[in-house]
Amino acid sequence: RVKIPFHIRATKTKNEIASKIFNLMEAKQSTLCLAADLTKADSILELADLTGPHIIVLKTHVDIIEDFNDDFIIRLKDLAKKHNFLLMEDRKFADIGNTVSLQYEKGIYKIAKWADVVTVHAVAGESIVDGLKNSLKNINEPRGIFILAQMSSKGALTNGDYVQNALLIAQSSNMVTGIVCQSNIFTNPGLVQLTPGVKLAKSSDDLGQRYNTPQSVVNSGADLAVVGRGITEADDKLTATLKYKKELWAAYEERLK
Ligand code: UP6
Repeated sequence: RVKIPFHIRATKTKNEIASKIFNLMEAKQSTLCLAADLTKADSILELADLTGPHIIVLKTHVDIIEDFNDDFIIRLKDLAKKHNFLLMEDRKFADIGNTVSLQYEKGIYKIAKWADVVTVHAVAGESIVDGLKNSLKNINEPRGIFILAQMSSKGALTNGDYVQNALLIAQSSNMVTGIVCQSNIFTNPGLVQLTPGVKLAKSSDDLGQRYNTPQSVVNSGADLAVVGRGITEADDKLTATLKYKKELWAAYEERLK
């Protein structure tokens, strides 16, 4: 899998979002998923406009935004169109089918309406995928999900059989775009590996996050790499974005050899 170029992998998936991601990565020569973990709507929009040409996916946690409103989503979707990136809501759904169906479609955020792709824990079992699908009856755009098989945090319980069982869920539906994990744990070339915990230097934060370098995550199979504070806390966010983009892409090209 890791030695097959993205444009070929784009033809090996049944999930439209996965094929979009593979083709966008090739076209933009970027594998960046920006974690826009800011708490004001305007600061997210400003960051999206600044970094948009260089990112593949903008990842949100909409429940941390203090002034969330429908206009924010309209403007974010406009920027996604303008700069050609996808929107991921990192909701980490984890409940029974009926509840995740409601969480996906209803409430204040109406995630199913605007997020191209969402993240989903495997802990509830494969019925969670049916729960999410149930909310797409009136959605006419492609949608995808990333299944979490491993987490980046210290002491994460995602190990042993859990990882293998999460991979089985990920293989079970064409709604699955890819897998969130830390290492090269699957072979299917049609699935995208999304790896968070990326910084220019191997390090950690005070709350259990563990970081690896761009080169090391790409060597461990990362296709899309999630960078949050490495960019959002930089003095010059555009320069930081370009640096991550360049290092990640160089590591990808090296991996193909
Ligand atoms: N994230 C992780 N680790 C996981 C899964 N998801 O860090 O195993 C998410 C976090 C955050 C982002 O919720 O949005 O990736 C990482 O941000 P950071 O680069 O600022 O640490």
